[in-house]
Amino acid sequence: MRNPVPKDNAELEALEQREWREALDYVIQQGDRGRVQRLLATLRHHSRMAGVALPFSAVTAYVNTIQPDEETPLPGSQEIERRIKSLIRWNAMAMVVRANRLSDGIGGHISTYASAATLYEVGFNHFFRGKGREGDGDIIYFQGHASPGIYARAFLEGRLPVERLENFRHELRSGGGLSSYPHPWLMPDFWEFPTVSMGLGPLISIYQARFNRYLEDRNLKKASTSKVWAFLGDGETDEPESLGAISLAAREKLDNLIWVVNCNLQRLDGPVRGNGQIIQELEAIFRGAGWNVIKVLWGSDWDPLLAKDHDGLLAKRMGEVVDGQYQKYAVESGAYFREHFFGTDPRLLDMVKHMSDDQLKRLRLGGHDPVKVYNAFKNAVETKGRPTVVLARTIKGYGMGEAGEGKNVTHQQKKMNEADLRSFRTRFGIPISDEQVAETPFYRPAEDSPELQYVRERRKALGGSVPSRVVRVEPLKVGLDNVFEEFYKGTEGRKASTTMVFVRMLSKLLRDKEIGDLIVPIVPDEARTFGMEALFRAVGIYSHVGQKYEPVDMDTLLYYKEAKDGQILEEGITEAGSISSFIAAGTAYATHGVNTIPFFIYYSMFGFQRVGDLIWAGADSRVRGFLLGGTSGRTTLAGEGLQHQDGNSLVYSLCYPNCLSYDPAYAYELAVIIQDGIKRMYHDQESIFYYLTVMNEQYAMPEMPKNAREGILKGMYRFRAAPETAGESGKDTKSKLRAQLFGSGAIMNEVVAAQEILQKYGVAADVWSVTSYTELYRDGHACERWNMLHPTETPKVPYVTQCLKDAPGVFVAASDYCKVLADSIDRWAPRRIRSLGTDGFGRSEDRTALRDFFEVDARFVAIAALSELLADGQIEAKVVAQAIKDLKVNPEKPNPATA
Ligand SMILES: Cc1ncc(C[n+]2csc(CCOP(=O)(O)OP(=O)(O)O)c2C)c(N)n1
Ligand SMILES: [Mg+2]
Repeated sequence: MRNPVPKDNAELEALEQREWREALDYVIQQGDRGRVQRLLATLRHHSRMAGVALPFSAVTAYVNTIQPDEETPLPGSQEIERRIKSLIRWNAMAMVVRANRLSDGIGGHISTYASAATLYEVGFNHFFRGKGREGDGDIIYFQGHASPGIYARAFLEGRLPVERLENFRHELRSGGGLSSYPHPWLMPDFWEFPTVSMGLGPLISIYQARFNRYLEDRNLKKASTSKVWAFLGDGETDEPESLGAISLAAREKLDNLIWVVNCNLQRLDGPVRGNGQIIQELEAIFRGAGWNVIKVLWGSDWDPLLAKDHDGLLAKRMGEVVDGQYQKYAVESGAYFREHFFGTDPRLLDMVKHMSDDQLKRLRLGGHDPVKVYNAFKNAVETKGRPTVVLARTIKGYGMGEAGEGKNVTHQQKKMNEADLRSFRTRFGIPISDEQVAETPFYRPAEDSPELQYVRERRKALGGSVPSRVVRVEPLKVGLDNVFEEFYKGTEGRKASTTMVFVRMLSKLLRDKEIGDLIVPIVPDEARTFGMEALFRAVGIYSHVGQKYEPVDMDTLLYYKEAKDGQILEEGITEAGSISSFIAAGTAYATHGVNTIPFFIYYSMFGFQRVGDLIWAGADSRVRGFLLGGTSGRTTLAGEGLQHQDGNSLVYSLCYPNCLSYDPAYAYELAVIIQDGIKRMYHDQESIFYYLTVMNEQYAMPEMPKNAREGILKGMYRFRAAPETAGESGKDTKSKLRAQLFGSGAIMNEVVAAQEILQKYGVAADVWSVTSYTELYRDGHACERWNMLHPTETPKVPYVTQCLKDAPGVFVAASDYCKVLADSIDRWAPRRIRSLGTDGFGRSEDRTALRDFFEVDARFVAIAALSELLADGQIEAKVVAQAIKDLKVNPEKPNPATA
C-alpha cells in the first residue's frame, strides 16, 4: 500500500517513524543480532558525523536484561528445589529466633537471607562448584549477614549437627557453636573469606579473581574455569571499597568474576535510595566501567504483561517509580498497588483488569524467581571477556509477613510472634504442627527423603559442599641459609639502609631456585621510592596481556618491563587494592594449595592507619606473608612532614593478634626475622603474618653478635655491653653509675652514640636492641596470665625480666615510634623504663632537626639517663642541668607531643 502524502510535519514524522521501524523489523527478521547492532552503530556514527549527537544514557529500561525468549528452563525439579529452599528459610529463621529467645539481645539476621534465598539456592543447586571436581571449585564470598541461611543449608546437607545450630552466636559453649558471620579464624574448616565488614568482600573478590589469573599466567597453577562469586547487599555498594576497583575488573577482562547484588532496596535504617533507583544507578556505574550487567527485576508472572506492552507504557511506568515507593507497594495490598501503580494511566489499568487484587499482590520479583535467576547466572558464567554483575530485585524480609517483610525495621528484627511464625510456616509449607510452631523447632527431613537426596545429589554433581576451607598445601622445605648468610656478616663499613637491605634480600629470594617463583612482590606505585626499580627488569611487572608498547626507557638497563609472566604486582596507587592482592596471595596456601609468599611494601603511614580493616580481614583469613612499612619512622623519613612520617603503625599493629611486628635496626636482624618467618609460616604452617618497619637512613651494618638470634626473635638482646672503661681518665674505673639503653630501628644509632656521651658523665651504659616491643608485651602478659591461673606452680618469668634482672642502673628506651611501645613493657622490668618516642605530628625537616624536635637523639637519651639517675638519688641536679647546657638542649622548647 502506498503511503498518502503527509499533510503536515506531525504526519510526516509519524510516517518516517513507521518506515524506519519497518525497515529495522525487516533486518531483525532476516539477520542475526550482530547485523542489527552493526546497522544501528552505523546510523549512530552517520548522524554523529552530520552533527547530530545522540543523548548519552548509561541505563537501559527498567525491565529484565534477559528476554523470556532467550531463557532456558531450569534444569532439575523446581518444585523440590522450592521445598528445599523453604526448609532452609525456616531453619535460618528458627536459628535467630531461638538464639534470641534464650539470650535476649544476642542478635542475628533473618531478613537478609530471607531476601536472598533464591539467589543462593540457585547457586547451590546449579552453579557453585566444590573442590572435589576439576580445579579448585569456585571461590565464593557470601554476604556476611546471610550466614544463618548458609548454616541452615549446611545443616540440611548434614555438615552441621543440630547442636551447632542451637549454639548460633554461642561459640564458646561446649560442643562449639556457630560464629555470627563468616570468619575463617573461628571456623577454619568452613568459612574461607570474611565479608561482614561491608565493602571489603567485593573489593577483595576482584583482586582474588585477578590473582587467580596471575597464578595461571605464571604457571603456578593449571588454567581452570573456576569462578569467583561475590554476593553483596545494595546498601553495601555505598561503601567506597565496594565499587572502588570495578574498573580494574573490566580492564583486566575478568570473566572469572561474578557479582550478585541483592537489590532489596533496603539497608539497615531504611531505603537505599528512597528518592531514586539504586538498580539503575548501579547499572550505569557498572556499564560505564565495562561490566556485563544483568538486571533481574521482574519474575515470570510479569512476562505476559510485558509481552502486551507494545507501546512501552508499562516499562516506562516501571522506570519512573522511585525505590521508596516500590517498597511501599511491597507492604501494601493488591488494591493499593492497582490504584497507585497501574492507576496512573487507564491503559495500564486495562492491562491488569483480568487479574484479582490477590494476583497483583503475588506478582513475583525477579530475584525470587528461580528461572530468572538461573538464566542470569548462566549468562554470567558463559560471558567471555568481561566480569558480570547480576542486579537482582528482591524484598527484604521476604516471607516474614507482619514481622518485617519490606518494613524499615526488618533488618533488626530478631523475633517473630506466634501468628507470624504460623503464617511463615504455612506460606513455606513446613511440616510443623500448630502446637509445635511456637517452639520454632529446627526441621530436617528424613535422610532418605526426596529433599535430602536431591540436595546430596546436586552437591555431589557439583564437586562437594561449599563453603569449605581446606588447606592442601605441602609444607615448604626451606633452609635459605644461602640467601641470608651474607647479611649476618655486616657491611664492613659500607653504609646501607634497612630498606636497601630488604630490597637486596628480596632480589636474592626472587632468584632462589627453590622458592624464587613463589615470591610475590606487591607495590602501590612506590617501587622507585624504595629503590626496587631494578626488579622491574629482573622479574617483570605482571600484565595479563604482556607489553603492547615499546617502553620509553627500553634502552636502559632497568626498563619498565611488563610481561604475562611478570612477577611483581604493581598495583598503582591503591593501598586497598594492594592489600587485597596480599590477602589473595597470602591465603593461596588454602584457596589454591600454592605456597605463594607475598611481600607488600608500602608507605607505612598508608598501611595500618589507612587500610587497617582490610588487614584485619586478612588476619581473620589466616593470611601469611610480610607487610613492610617502607621508609618509616617519624624522624628518619626526612622532609616529608606530617602526613608521611610514621610513628604510629607499630602501635596499631600490636592489636592484630596473629601479626608479629618488628622494628629492626640492622641487616642481620632483618635476615633473622624474615628467614624465621618463612620457616614458621611456610614450613611449620603457622597462621601468622609479619609487619616489619624498614627505614631509609644509611649506616654501616655491624656483624651479628654471638647468640643474638633468639633475642632478635623474642624482641630484645644486648647489642653492646658497657665499655670496660668509664670516665674521662680512661682508667678502668668500673663506674658506679650504670644505665641500660634500649634502641630500635634507626634510633638504635642514637642510642649507641648516647652510650659514648654518657661515658663522659661517668655513666657506663649497656646498649640493647629492642626489635619488637609488641612481642615482649605479649610474652609478658602470657606469663602473667599463666602464673595467675597456676598459683602453685613455679612462676614463668617474662622474657623482659629474664633479660633485665641482673642489668644494673637506670633504664631508658628510645624509638622512632610512639612512647607507649616502650611503656607497654615497663611492668616487667625490675625498675621503671624512661621512654622516649615520637608522639605528635611530624614536620618537614631534616633528621637532625627532627630528632631534636621529637627529643629522640643521642643527647636526649643521655639526658634522660642522667635524669633517671637524679630521680634515683645517684647524682645531683646540677649534673643534669650542666648536661642540658653542654648538649645545647633548649629546656623551654615546645612539647612535640602537642605542638
Ligand atoms: C563497614 C560496615 N559498616 C556497617 C555495618 C553494619 N551493617 C550491617 S548490615 C547493614 C545493612 C546492610 O544493608 P545491605 O547491604 O543492603 O544488605 P541487605 O541486608 O539489605 O541485603 C549495616 C549497616 C557493617 N557490617 N559493616
Ligand atoms: Mg539491601
